[in-house]
Amino acid sequence: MKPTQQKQFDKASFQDSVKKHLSATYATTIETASERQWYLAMGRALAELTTFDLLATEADERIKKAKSVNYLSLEFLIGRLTGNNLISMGLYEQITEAMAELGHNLTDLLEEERDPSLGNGGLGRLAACFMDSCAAQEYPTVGYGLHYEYGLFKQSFKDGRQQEAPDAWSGVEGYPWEVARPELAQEIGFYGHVEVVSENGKEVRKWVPGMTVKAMPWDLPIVGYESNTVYPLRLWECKAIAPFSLASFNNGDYFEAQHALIDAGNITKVLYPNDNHEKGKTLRLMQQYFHSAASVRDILRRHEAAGYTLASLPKQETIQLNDTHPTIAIPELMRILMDEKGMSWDDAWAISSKTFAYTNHTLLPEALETWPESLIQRLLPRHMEIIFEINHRFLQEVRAMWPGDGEKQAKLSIIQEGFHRMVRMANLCVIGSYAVNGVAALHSQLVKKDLFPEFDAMYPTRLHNVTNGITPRRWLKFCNPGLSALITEKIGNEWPAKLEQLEGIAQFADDAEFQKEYMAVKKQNKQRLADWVSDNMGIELDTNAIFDVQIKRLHEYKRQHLDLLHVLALYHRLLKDPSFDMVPRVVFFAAKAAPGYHLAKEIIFAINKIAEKVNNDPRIGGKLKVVFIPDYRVSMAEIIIPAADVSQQISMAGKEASGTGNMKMALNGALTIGTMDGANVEIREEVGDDNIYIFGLDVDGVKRVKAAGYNPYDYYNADPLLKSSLDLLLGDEFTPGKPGLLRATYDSLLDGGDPYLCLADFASYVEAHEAMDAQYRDQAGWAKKAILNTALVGKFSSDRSIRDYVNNIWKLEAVSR
Ligand code: 26Q
Repeated sequence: MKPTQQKQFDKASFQDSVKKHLSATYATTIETASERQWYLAMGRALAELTTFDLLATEADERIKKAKSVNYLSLEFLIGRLTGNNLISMGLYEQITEAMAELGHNLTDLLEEERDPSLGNGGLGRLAACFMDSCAAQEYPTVGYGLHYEYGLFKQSFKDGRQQEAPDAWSGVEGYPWEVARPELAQEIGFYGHVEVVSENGKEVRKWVPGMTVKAMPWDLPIVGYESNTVYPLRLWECKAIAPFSLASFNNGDYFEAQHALIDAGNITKVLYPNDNHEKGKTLRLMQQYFHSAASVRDILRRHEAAGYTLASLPKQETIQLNDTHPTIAIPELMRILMDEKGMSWDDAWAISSKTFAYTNHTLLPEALETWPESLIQRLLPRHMEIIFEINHRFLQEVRAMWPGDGEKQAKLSIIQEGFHRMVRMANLCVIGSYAVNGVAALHSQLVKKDLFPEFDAMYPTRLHNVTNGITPRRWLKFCNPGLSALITEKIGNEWPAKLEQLEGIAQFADDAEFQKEYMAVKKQNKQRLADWVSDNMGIELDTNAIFDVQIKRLHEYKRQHLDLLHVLALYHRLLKDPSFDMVPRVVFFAAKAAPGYHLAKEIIFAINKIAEKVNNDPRIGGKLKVVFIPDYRVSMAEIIIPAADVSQQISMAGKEASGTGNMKMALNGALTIGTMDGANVEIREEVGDDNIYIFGLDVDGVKRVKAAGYNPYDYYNADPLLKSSLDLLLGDEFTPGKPGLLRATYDSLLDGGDPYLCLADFASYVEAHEAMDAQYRDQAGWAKKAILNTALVGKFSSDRSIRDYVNNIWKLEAVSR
């Protein structure tokens, strides 16, 4: 649908629908309904409109016939849907008016929505942006995820330390945007044993599960921007089935199943809060299989219902695996094709190996998934057999390629030998997929050269790059209405669907009038954030200060502690010389730490303690403030990102696969201070060297320094500013009367060996900050750079990422409605 074809909208019947839901769904009245109930009723009324289009899209014969992508992800960090869907539906103004007539302010109502935090960070948010871009461009898509009862924990601080609380995101009333699809429920087995039966004179292996649960799908509508297309994000919820079939259990299984019964109701209870770190827990593997099995069956159900043969599966469907988390879908499809559909190994493999594609999101060794063979054997005995067979056949290829090279076999084998044999999910993914991609140019190079060089040699066309992107609808049009209006005034209103058009504002980068307007919008956005901080944290901020922002999961490789060292350096300089000349700065942090990641939590504690002291220290004349915003989430990002002057992207080179916050902040006119890592490299290429602040060691530099035997003390002893800054952590400056409380951070950087080279990059980092400080004093020059950032990052629209997937990997066509 073209923008000119506005959706038919009948205000009066919409208002009736809201009122109907108030009474019929929420048992309240216009007179007594709370603000929350008004939001819920409005949400239900809107969801009805999208459900209509969801079902119509599903029933569309052209879509049934077209090739679809199935995006399998354990995480979809969608954020609030109401505001965004209103933008996509083109109804923002109409609903504002309709609700105003009912006596309610839309902006306030939108604040009543809880974030569905069904993801940890980048990988989950990427999946959400991709769904938005698939729908906007009408590439047939189904998203498959899990309906966690509890999303990512809520974070608060108690005496500076992170506290976690459960996040019951859908509330007691249920989430207004979701619709149950009981007719599409599936049964999923676990445990049990494998039997050999004879069928038509053939020996067939059959898995007899020891326990069965039900997978109930909930659909969330993903509304295409300015189109009638609505695709489902299908989230599976685990329900126990009663009575459990105990008859078929043998003794061992019976015991197993007793134990499993307890787990059954728990499978989709809670999202695992680890980001870039795998923890081999049984329940996590159960989640993964539950998700994969339900999704694969749903895909096959659709495929067969459309009248296609199994052999044509790769022509009709592609299955994109969001990291290795849904890897078990590969042996699951093999099992169904062979054991349930009676295919030979070769026929099944011919289908399966042309259906799956895999995206790698990390090179961190601790994040590469491995599972004990014994666990898979117990939980999924037939899948373990299939994995062995895949491996057996694959190792024959390895031996053909490198005869007599045992080392190669050991390295490439799906099975990692040792006291406990482990299954390497990434190897299984590369072997079982027709395409594998990294998420930024540098990352994909490293995937080829460092992670999978032998796979690249064996399968020279398999490895790709698809640089990540972000949806411009949520991350500019919705979250930054001021800047959006300004852009539209200059270049028209097509940019949200064609972000490369932003280049059209580059010609105004030197225009003094435009610079003023652009900076006035930035100021308003900074005020909005300052108001939030004042209301929620009681800290008063000066919007003339540089708003310097690092927002992302807390991880050593992301180096929040390097940012903190810079804060300490500024503080030290101000204490030593109160007239020290610096543009006032507010250093923002927002980050959740995995609950089991001790050092990450210590770093949070250190930042909070330092903030407490710095913010209240009369000696520094208000020139420096530190604000750690609690409970970072999508809706918080929507407030922080438009207000950022400086975007911190300071991971040790080679460690951040891409980053996507870097793209969001550049689009909203923040200047990046960053290392040559992930997508920073490509942002620099786009905006030009003058409009970004690159510092520190690059990938080769890191290798060199490490190879030479890195000793952080060399830097500590040689750099007085570094030494003074670090030493501030040792005394009781920030923890009065209790020296040493911040030792953990200090120790990790010195005796702990500083594994991410913070000290090596410190001097260069400080220098880059000084250059930014100098530039900020020239507001016109700063404005020009900020405008050019907005203008030149059109490449990072997730629409472009999706087109790359479509053209190079998925090979499918848009179907417009
Ligand atoms: C694995 C096993 C068991 C439990 C948890 C996990 C797990 C969960 C989440 C492992 C990794 C993740 C998340 C990884 C992630 O978010 N990676 C980020 O992906 C972004 C999108 O591609 C990139 O921009 C980031 O650079 C990358 O860190």
